[in-house]
Amino acid sequence: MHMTKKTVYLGLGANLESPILQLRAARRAIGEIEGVDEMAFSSLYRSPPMGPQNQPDYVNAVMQIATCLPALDLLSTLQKIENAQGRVRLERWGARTLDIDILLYGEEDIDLPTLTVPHLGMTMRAFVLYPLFELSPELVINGHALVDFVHACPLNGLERLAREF
Ligand code: ROI
Repeated sequence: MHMTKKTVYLGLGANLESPILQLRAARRAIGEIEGVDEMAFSSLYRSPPMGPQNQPDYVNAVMQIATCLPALDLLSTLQKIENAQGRVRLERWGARTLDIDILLYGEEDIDLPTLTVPHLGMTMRAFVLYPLFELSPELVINGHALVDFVHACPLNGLERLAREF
């Protein structure tokens, strides 16, 4: 039986309603998607908000999965998980209980109205680059080594949380 699985990296972020619990619940829900297997989950990282400052700090992490789902099917399933965890879209770049972004989908470049992969902006965001580097330091993104993006990106207040979180 033909069975190709892609290695996919997801960026998770939360800054409302117990962000650490939100990320834990998201990890469980993603692992339970039919056709998705968890491969790795990064440490949790705390960071000040990028964008509007009148919102709480974020907790971020990166999850590596293997999946046979097409990218848009995966996206819609992830959006259901965001919604199930109380995501309400009020303002652009506003606070949220849970955000799940498809960062990388195998080696593919995707340029659709609803999905751009590699995720736009990921190469300049410490809260994406550092947890991603923790999982897969050898990655290449848009033809450049991940390690070079990491070295070029200031921490901007990012802190890795202790393991007991
Ligand atoms: N800021 C941080 N630190 N972490 C995020 O995940 C995050 N997500 C966002 C905006 C509002 C842009 N800022 C963020 O969507």
